[in-house]
Amino acid sequence: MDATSATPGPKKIILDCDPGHDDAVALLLAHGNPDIELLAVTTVVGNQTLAKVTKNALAVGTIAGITGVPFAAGCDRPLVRTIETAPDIHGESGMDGPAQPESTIELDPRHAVDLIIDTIMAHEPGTVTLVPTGGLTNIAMAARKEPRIVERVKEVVLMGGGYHVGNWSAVAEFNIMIDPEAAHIVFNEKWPVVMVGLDLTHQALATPEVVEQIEAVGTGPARFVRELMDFFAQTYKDAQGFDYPPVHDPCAVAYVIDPTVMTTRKVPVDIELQGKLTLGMTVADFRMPAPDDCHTSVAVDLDRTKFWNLVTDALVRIGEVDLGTAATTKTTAAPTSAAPGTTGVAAK
Ligand SMILES: [Ca+2]
Repeated sequence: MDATSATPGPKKIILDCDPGHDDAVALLLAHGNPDIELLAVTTVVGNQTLAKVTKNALAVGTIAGITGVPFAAGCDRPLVRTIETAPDIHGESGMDGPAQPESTIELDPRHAVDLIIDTIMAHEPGTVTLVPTGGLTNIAMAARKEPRIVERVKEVVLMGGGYHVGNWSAVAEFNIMIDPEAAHIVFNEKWPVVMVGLDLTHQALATPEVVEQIEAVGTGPARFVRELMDFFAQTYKDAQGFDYPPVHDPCAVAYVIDPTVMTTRKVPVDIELQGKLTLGMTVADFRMPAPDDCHTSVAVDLDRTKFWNLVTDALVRIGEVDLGTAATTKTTAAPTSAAPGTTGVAAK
C-alpha cells in the first residue's frame, strides 16, 4: 500500500460509533464534507447500551438528511468485560439535550461486523478507512472473522486512548478501557493505526466562540449541534471539571479529510491488559526513534481554526433539512473557511 499517493475522489470511510454527543458531530462532519464518502455507519455499545446508541445514530442520520447509507447495529457488549456506559457525560439516552425526531432511516438487517467486512471486501484494497469513535469491539470482531480486511483497509483512524492522560482512569481513556481486549487486537493488527487520543482531542474545546460560529450557520442541524454542546458543556464541567467540553470524535474524521489539521508522531503503541491501576492504558514507547515497521502513530497538536472551520463548513453544506422527508437542501457552494457572517475561530 502506498499511503503517500493521493487517492482520487473522496475518501471512503466507515464510521463505527456510539452516539454520543461528539459522535453526532463526527457524523455530521463526515456527511457534510465533500471529501468524505460515507460508506456505512455502524454502532457499538459504549456511551450507552447498543439499543440507545443505535437509536441515536438513526436520529442524527435523520437530522443530517442522510440517505442511501446503510446503518447497522453491532456488538451489544465488550469481548470480555461487563458493559460500562457513561451516563454522567452523555445522559440516560446517550445523547441527552436536544429533542430527537422520529427516524426516517431503516436499520440495515446485517450485523455491523458483517456490514464492515462486506463493505471493505467490496471495495478496492487500500481505499477504505475505518473511523471508530467508540469502543473497538466491532472492529476487533471484524478483524477476527475476516482477517483479509486487515490488508485491505487503508488505515484505521480512531478516537481513543491518550499517551499521557486518561479520562476513565488516571491513565486510560473510555473507548479503550471499556473493551481493552478489543483495543489490543486492533492495535496489534498490522494495519496503519492513527490514534487520535485525548492529547489531541482535549484541544478541540467547544468554547463560546466556537459555539457562536456554529450557531451562526442558522439551520436546524446547526441548532442541534448547539444544543448538544450545551448539555455536553454542563456534564463535562460537573463530571470532569472542564471549562469547555472537548469534542473528541470529529477530530478523527477531520484527520481523514485533511491530515494537516493535526500533527502526528509515529510511535509503537500497545494496550495494557494486566495492570491493576493501568488497565486499558495506551502505552506509547517514545524512548527510541520508531522502528521502520512501526504501524501506529499518535495525534499531537490540533490546528483549532482549521478544525472548527471544517465542522462549520460541513453544517453550511448540509444546509436546512426537511425532517418530514429527510430531504436535504444542500448548498452547492460553501465558503472555504467559516460560515457567512462569521470570522472564524482564532487559534489558541
Ligand atoms: Ca464516541
